[in-house]
Amino acid sequence: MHPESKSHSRYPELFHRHDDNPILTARDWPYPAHSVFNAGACQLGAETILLVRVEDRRGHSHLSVARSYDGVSDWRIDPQPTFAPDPANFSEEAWGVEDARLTWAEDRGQWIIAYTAFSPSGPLVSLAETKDFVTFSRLGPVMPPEDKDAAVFPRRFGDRYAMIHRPVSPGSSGAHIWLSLSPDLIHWGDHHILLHARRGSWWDANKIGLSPPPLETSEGWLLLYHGVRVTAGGCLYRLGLALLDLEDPCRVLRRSDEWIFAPEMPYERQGDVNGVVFPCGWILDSASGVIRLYYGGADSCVALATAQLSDLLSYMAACPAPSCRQSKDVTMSA
Ligand code: M1P
Repeated sequence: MHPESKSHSRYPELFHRHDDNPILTARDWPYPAHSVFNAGACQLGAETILLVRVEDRRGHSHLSVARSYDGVSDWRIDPQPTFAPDPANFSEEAWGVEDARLTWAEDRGQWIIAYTAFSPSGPLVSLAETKDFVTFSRLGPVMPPEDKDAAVFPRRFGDRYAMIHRPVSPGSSGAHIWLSLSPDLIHWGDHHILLHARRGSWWDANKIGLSPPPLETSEGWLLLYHGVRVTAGGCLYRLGLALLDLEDPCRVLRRSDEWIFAPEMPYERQGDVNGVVFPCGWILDSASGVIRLYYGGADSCVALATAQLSDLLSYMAACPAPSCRQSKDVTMSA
């Protein structure tokens, strides 16, 4: 084991980094790529699918599929961009597509891809669907700029879909996590603030965003989110947990006070953007209870860490409930 691959802290570690990290870099790519990071993830039959953000030397990103049977090695990467920006038909993709989050929607029999379309007016949330990660159909932009870090819940509440996202309005005092509802995935409303960025010296002060899509568990919807601390040495992207009510996901049941994962390894501390861990996908193996978390390291590579779901839920059970409800009461049916 690499001498730096063990945490130096005495805090209990919930997620354990894979010894082979980083599991994917631009050197693995079958065509010219500057950096690969922030991959969405899912299990499709026997294969793990990563929808990887690939940045080129213009600075624009596209998404490409990497497939592996063990989710760690022997990745087969599409020989050309799988999901490239299409600015001729979707002008909001003029500066690229980034950071896909994948959700299996049973009622549609499709994977819903929530991604950031980088428009000249700012980043915004777009949706697309696929059955196979070979052909895709775009639903188009669903939130105006600036908005990103979005994922759709895998099931409807009443007859409405729910989506988490992170809007930022000019002059606003912070970037918070919101939840919105839609009858059709196209028209979104009933917007609620779900989690506020904290303030002052907190690790998640001023700017937070959803990391992978919400995970349904026996105790509630498990959220992993990133908090951004601005320091004299640059930004630090660290991860914390929250738990939402299963039937009313606007209700926050628990939120961790402490971060649970942070940049420590060289591939997380040094890269195009130093000090970043940024997961966009996690996969639960329900037989073993193991979660595989795929995350970008320093906006330069793809890395893997694993945790036991039961450990995360035990940890959450000891986290505080928010002192007051952060969002207005809503009826989750239409
Ligand atoms: O550079 C770190 C991350 O910055 C942005 O994330 P956010 O807007 O949530 O702070 C994104 O561009 C993300 O892709 C990037 O990893």
